[in-house]
Amino acid sequence: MSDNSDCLSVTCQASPNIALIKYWGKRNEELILPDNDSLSITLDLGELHSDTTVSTSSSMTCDTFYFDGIQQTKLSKRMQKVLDEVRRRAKNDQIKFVEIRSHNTFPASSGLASSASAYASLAIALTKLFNLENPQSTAAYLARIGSGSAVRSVYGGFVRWSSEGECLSSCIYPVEHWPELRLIILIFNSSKKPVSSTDAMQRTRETSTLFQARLSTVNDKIEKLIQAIKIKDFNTFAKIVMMDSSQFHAVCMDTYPPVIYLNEQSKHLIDLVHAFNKTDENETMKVAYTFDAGPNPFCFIREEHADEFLSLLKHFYPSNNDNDNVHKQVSN
Ligand code: 2P0
Repeated sequence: MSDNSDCLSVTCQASPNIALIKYWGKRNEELILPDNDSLSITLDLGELHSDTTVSTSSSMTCDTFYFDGIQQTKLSKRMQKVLDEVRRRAKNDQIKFVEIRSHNTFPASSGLASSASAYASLAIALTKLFNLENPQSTAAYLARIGSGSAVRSVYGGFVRWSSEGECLSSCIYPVEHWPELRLIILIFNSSKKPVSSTDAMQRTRETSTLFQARLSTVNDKIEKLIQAIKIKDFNTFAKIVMMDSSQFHAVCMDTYPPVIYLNEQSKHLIDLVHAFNKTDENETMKVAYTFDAGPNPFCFIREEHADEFLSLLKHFYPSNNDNDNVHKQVSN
């Protein structure tokens, strides 16, 4: 924290997360209370993160937001909601206004959603700046009311977001727990998604009959996945992660009008992964895909198979040169 005259300032970082069991549906839009638990891994990508600096001083006359150094005309409703909650919780009622400066060190075309890491870094920074009580759970709460999946980026490693009680998140295992796990991100299309996740999940709730069936399966999958992570059972991990991704996209397809995030290349990659897994004489899984609300695959792979799989990807997707693909390890 820096203190220049009466100006206080804090900078914090947070990283994006990738859902292994997806969050899809809110039972309360205002507080962002999810319909189901979800489980994710927060990426440990070194230089790739969101940085947010928050400042306050008695001379400020309004809340301001700078993104990449450029002042935005106004704060989004969600950002305003986060600040209002901070003012409500802060003991010091002298706190009037806040300046937010946010920057992502990863490009929008990287396939990584930035809202989770952006809101998580904002929430952690605000909690520190105003010395709020119960800092971890407060930061998680503030991140969640900014963007649901941001609650998971408040922690590193494997993180569960509960849909019950306080609906906060907790770290199940630190990222160092499974050092052989690697991640390959392929960029098939980096343009903006046709329907935002916020709107699409609302539409799913209103129209999909498969949605309730999905909800009844999620907790069992999460318990099994946590056990697989615990004992580093990649076979079980891979099967659960791929099946949850497909179920999530099936529910999107069952939404009316349908929400279609996958494209032809996504489908090709799905077939490729299953063919690649079959090449192992013991039929042990080598790689698993998962797709968020977009066509770009996140492939989890055991370290020993990463080079072989990358060669295959370069063969099938030659237009995705090294700069387009992000190949990073989840941990080291
Ligand atoms: C997830 N997604 O679990 C799922 C999988 C997209 C597909 O969380 O409305 O941007 O801000 O709570 O967090 C995207 O939803 O939506 C998301 P809001 P958010 O990662």
